[in-house]
Amino acid sequence: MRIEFVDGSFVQEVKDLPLWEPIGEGDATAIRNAYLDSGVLVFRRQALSEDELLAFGNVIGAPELYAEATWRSTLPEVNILSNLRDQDGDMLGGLANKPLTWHTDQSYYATPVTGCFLYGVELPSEGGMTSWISLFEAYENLPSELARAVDGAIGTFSFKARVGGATDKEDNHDRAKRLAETPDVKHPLVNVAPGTGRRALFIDPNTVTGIDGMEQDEAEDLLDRLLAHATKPTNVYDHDWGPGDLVLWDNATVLHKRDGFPNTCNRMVKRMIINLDPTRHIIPPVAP
Ligand SMILES: O=C(O)CCC(=O)C(=O)O
Repeated sequence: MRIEFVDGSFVQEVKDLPLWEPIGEGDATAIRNAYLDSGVLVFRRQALSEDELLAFGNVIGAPELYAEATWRSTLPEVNILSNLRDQDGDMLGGLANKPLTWHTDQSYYATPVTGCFLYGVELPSEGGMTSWISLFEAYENLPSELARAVDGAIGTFSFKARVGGATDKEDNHDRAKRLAETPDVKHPLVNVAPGTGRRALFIDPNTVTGIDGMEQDEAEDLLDRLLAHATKPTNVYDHDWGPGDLVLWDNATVLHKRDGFPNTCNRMVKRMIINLDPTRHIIPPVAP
């Protein structure tokens, strides 16, 4: 097994490791360390059953059930993201073919499940690219004026703002129930990694609705400037999907987005969310 940075980016690729075989403790430790450092790991050209996806999830942490029960596959820990429909015309999974702007998953929960991977099964010939940026690097390269403004800041993270308050049948979401169960929550906009002390920005456009002690205009201006800084094109890793690619990321230390794709193309990726070790990974804390 080799682990190498991809094209000078913050992302590392794990090479020559068939994930369908048991992973030795030495390799597992190296993978966990690279994951902690980079926040995104790529494994290309795998051929994995759902049992093997689950076994890999267990190497990384503790796989968790996702809230959208209608997205579940044969194994409940595996979710389907797809625009495909079954023989009754019902969506096979979630998110259809729509574009998704920069976001991080679950930031609207008090205790987000931060580990996540996607496994590519069928990919469209155009669109559907997924991209990531590092929130460690975004913090470390902040101009001092922005660092001063964000250090100690507390943001309000709102599921209602994230989903626009709508119930969206097309998208196969059970939104009304989730809206009722998910009140706004506050998290620091900068988190500190246990063990290393490394700091990561924690921003989530469309979900952070305000900053404690700041006028709305001032907060929106700061959030816009933080996002523009974090997502500069030179900071972005674009994953050009191939079938069998698995991309693992840490939602506390990266943002991601997805391009839309034509509905005349088929796309199916499988997804798993994973509880990470809180003694090593940032689990965004609830702010008072
Ligand atoms: O389908 C993708 O490539 C990305 C999906 C996504 O953004 C998510 O699961 O949060």
